[in-house]
Amino acid sequence: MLDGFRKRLRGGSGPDAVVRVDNLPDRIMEALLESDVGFDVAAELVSDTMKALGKVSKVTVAQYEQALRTSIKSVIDSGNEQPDLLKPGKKPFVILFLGINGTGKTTSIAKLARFFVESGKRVVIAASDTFRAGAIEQIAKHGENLGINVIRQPKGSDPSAVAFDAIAHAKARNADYVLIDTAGRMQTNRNLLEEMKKIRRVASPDFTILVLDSVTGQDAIEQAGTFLSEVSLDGIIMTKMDTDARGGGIISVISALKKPVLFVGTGQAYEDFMPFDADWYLDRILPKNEAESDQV
Ligand SMILES: Nc1nc2c(ncn2[C@@H]2O[C@H](COP(=O)(O)OP(=O)(O)OP(=O)(O)O)[C@@H](O)[C@H]2O)c(=O)[nH]1
Ligand SMILES: [Mg+2]
Repeated sequence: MLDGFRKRLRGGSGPDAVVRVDNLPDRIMEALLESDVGFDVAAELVSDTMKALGKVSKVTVAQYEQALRTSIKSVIDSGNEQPDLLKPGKKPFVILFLGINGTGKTTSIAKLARFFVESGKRVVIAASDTFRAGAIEQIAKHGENLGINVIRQPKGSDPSAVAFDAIAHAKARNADYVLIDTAGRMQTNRNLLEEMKKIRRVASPDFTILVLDSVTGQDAIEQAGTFLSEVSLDGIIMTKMDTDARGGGIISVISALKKPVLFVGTGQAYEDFMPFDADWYLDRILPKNEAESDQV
């Protein structure tokens, strides 16, 4: 997972290979772009890294990897302030999920619901994707597997009404969270975008999460931009990190959107999910220990 990043950066050299500093900016830039880091943030990372290396003519691969790792960490830290979703300060805390088709919204809702339940919380899910065939059954099945109440109405019902019902149910049962599943929509899909705004008016969510598929790379940022122009977002879940060989998309997403990545999906099973941790991520794209121990 994500290991292509360092391979591209090294281009076959070992950690203690010595390289000329004047070749480095191009080499790092190219590796970043190939790893799905957007142009602007890649340029910023290159310039930061070169500044950190200082006025020397040669460095080892391990040294510039460490400098780059530090630069990436500061980009991530600058846009990634984490809310404490386990202490939301309101009950029920209503979370709306958005994203285009197939990014992993429904799966992520099930995973997050499980995460909350394991932390001793009570969860209600609103099956507000009343649009796609099989969507209600899909989320209902997750509810069954996890022992979580899924509030549903027949296919074609008003998604806002389902969300409204789920919130009423959560209030009556003193539940901690309502998670609202929604239909996947394209940026160009006007009706569904209008419907999304209606859900927001009716359910007035306390928190809105955009689900992005890490494999879609730079497109993900464009998608996010469209959603951002329609509604405000509070955080992001990046899915399918396990199938992402390029690895740099998350850097671009945080830098472009200035919204925290809350969780990452790392597989199809419920447990393939975890709160996003910058060090976990950095350890995958540019592992620290080996680089450190190999420094000359
Ligand atoms: N490998 C992998 N697959 C994932 C991950 N998250 C979701 N998937 C898979 O992606 C596919 C789509 O997931 P869904 O949760 O149905 O996506 P969705 O966004 O709800 O899709 P629509 O409702 O059609 O818009 C399913 O096959 C999931 O198992 C992940 O982190 N890793
Ligand atoms: Mg879905």
